[in-house]
Amino acid sequence: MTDRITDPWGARTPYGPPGAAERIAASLPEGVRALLPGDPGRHSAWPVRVDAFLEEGVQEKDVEKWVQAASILHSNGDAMDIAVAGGRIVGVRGRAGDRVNHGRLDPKDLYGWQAANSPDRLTRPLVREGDRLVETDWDTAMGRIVARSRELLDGPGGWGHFGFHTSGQLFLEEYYTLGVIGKAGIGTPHMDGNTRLCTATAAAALKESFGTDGQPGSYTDVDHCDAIALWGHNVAETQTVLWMRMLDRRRGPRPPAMIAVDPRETPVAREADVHLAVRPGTNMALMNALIHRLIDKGWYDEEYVRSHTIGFEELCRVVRDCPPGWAAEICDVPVRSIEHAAEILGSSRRLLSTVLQGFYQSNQATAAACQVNNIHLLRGMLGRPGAGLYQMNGQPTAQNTRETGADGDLPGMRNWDNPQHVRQLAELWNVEPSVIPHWAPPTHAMQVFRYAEQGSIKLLWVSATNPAVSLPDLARVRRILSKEDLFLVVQDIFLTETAMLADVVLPAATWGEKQGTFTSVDRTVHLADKAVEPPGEARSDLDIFLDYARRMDFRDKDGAPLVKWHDPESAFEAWKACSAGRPCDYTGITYELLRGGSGVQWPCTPSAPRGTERLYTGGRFNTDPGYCEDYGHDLLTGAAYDEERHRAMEPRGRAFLRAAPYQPSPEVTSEEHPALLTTGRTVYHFHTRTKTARAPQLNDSAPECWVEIAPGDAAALGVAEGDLVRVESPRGELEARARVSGTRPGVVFVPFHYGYWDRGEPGPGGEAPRAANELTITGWDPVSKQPIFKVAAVRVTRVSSGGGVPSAAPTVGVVPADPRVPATRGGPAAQVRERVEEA
Ligand SMILES: Nc1nc2c(c(=O)[nH]1)N[C@H]1C(S)=C(S)[C@@H](COP(=O)(O)OP(=O)(O)OC[C@H]3O[C@@H](n4cnc5c(=O)[nH]c(N)nc54)[C@H](O)[C@@H]3O)O[C@H]1N2
Ligand SMILES: Nc1nc2c(c(=O)[nH]1)N[C@H]1C(S)=C(S)[C@@H](COP(=O)(O)OP(=O)(O)OC[C@H]3O[C@@H](n4cnc5c(=O)[nH]c(N)nc54)[C@H](O)[C@@H]3O)O[C@H]1N2
Ligand SMILES: [Mo]
Repeated sequence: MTDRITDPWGARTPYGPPGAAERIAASLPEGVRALLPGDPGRHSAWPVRVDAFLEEGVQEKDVEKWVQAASILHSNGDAMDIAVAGGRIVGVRGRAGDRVNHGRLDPKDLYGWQAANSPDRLTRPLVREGDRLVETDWDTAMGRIVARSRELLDGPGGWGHFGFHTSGQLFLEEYYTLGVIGKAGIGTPHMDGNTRLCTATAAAALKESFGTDGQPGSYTDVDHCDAIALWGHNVAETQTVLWMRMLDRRRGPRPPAMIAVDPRETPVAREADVHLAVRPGTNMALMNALIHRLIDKGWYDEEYVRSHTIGFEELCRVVRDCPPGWAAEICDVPVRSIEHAAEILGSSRRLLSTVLQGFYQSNQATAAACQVNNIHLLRGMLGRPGAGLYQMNGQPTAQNTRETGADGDLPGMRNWDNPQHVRQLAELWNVEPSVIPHWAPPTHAMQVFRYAEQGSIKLLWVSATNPAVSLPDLARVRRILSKEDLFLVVQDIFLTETAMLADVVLPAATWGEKQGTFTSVDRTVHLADKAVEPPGEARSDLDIFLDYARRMDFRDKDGAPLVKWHDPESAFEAWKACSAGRPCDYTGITYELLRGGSGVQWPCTPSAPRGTERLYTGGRFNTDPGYCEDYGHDLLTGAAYDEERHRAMEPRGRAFLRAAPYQPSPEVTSEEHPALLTTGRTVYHFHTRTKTARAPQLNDSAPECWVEIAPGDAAALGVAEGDLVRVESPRGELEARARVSGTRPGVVFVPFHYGYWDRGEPGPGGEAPRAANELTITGWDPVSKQPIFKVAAVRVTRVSSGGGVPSAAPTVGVVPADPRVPATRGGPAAQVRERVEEA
């Protein structure tokens, strides 16, 4: 038994890299590998450890059934079984046979499910009557949405008045249905999701370099690699099971070297051999210096570069004047550390990189993420065991939002600017091509909110996301969502800050109460089955979307219903047809196959019936003009390239080395706002805490917001651990207690998890606000359009003494400078059973 609050990663099970025979087998093409007995290439030496947690008083013998699922509290795809007794969820257990987690679960997986049983769940639809939301029935609620939709669609401006803001937390089947409704039913390009805040840059960087979205790597790359570089990714707190795998390698024979790039002393930074604590917003300077060094020292694979890439000369030109000494000054890190990192990158034989929000939500997001791709291209570190690249996802199902087109992209990684791709969809859906919006790029989320602000979007449908806490510059967002002329529909499982502003609130069923599939970072598709009934009248998101399509009576061009499916499995089958022949080809996957013990990686086709472990194994990329998802952009300005320019480059399956010079962030410090604010996560909470604040073990570990501040800065401001401080930016302010810690000098960190719901009122009440996004800027990356959540200029002042009582900030992430601060403990209620299986 382990207290997984005190120790989020549990017991170590050290292991070494597989032997040469297994590595060779793993590098064989899928077709050949499938012929080998037992497929040694698929073998992973990572030991099985099954983690299980049951509600107090429930024993394993009391569990009536175990229902298969996977985690939806991060993108790792931890496979698990849901324990059911008396018609309720009573616990969870990791799935030993799954390729992703080998039985392990993370703290949110273990305790987070309790939120579904909360008495706060929405059980009936709500509609606005004046300044109140009142309970009603489904006919009334849907009736209001349909009446407003019809009025807008049939009036002047039609589809232009519709906006959809969805999520990275629904299921593939739900997104595909929503995508078809938006594109072929209403015909609006104004559809996006919180995935814009999350992994838009992952998609953008993959498209820029390799032609389409899709992660090249596999989680088994952790088993094989000899170096791991973590680019702005606090994997220890945010993908804890992936971190367990990395830690187990680090404690075993022949451990991989490790590099961390993060302004804070995270658990990752403390473990790494080289920690580059860059000034927030300067990633691009560091990247250009690292590439300068690799080229300067000749640490790259000339043959791979010549045969498989385009753009080497331009890259050399851009980084020529970026030696490590130049970047050391901009990033404020020792030049020796940059050289050391370059040496690890340049000498490793199997390099694994992961990239996440420290890059995606920071300055020059796509440009910096592309430089990680460049390092892998320069060194030929793709498509073989251990040479892995994860342009990470954050949310559990963000990959599917992107694949199915619920983020506005065309489904199946099709190119909106390629008439052939549009025609394929028109044929599939049996509609005229002109119905499908493709005259301009899909509208990104920040622009959707801008249109609502300006009044052209008059109906905004928000599903499974809480923008009143998660978008930047919240004062503005609240103003938009409260507008008289905006009809706001919110589909959620709780009455969130956003739902409180709605005209209609639809109560949704959630994970465990509905069925569907989703895809993790390394393209592993899992099926989550329905374990229990949803509370009250709550309905699955799929049923809500299908109901809307039926009531709106969307038709194809022969007058048949546009949406021809009726449940998750038939929706999945429809999606398979849409994915055929595209990079994310699901045609070989069935619900039955997904019940076979482990998730399966796409592409999975009749010729690769067990899925595909790695992409780009032959160094051939998806860049051909007729196949690619995008013709590319200028990384500095975001200006889009057209088909003609793309064709003129003659990609012939080669990848693009995209280059850009460093440029300072849009907001830098000033006399008035002398500190840099950055924001992010703790291991114990998920986003706006609608779930984790309702799981006692998690909430008690981090019950209130805090401000991390470096010891020197704290001393200069007269701030001690636990004191109440005010943080102000040009847009807003918050108050929270100080955690004096190892963040870099001049930088303060605020977790973005804390909104207002537990105070039961929308927006700041009598007390001072505490949401990080009161402070952040309305600004985004020119290519991916992902908001910049990681850099804002602020001023910190001391409000009052904390009386010597330490802040309630957890101690596992950034370690308090004061050793007297007691460690975060879970106690008896947090005991988890870990069963390690002997190999
Ligand atoms: N516990 C937990 N796990 C989660 C989630 C959660 O809410 N809670 N959410 C999931 C989701 S949706 C996502 S997107 C992922 C996010 O996972 P991560 O990206 O790992 O999480 P963050 O804390 O947002 O940011 C990572 C790090 O970026 C650093 N950083 C800030 N500014 C900069 C910069 O300019 N440069 C660099 N190099 N680093 C910088 C921060 O100090 C922080 O430690 O986590 C997923 N997993
Ligand atoms: N300052 C700052 N801001 C950030 C970030 C940051 O690092 N710093 N990170 C950004 C990132 S990466 C992300 S992903 C976003 C996350 O931001 P949000 O998506 O706004 O956060 P969540 O709290 O996950 O909101 C999901 C909502 O869906 C509801 N929900 C859960 N399950 C279901 C379901 O099955 N059906 C329905 N209909 N609803 C459901 C939940 O109750 C919740 O209200 O925040 C972004 N904002
Ligand atoms: Mo995210």
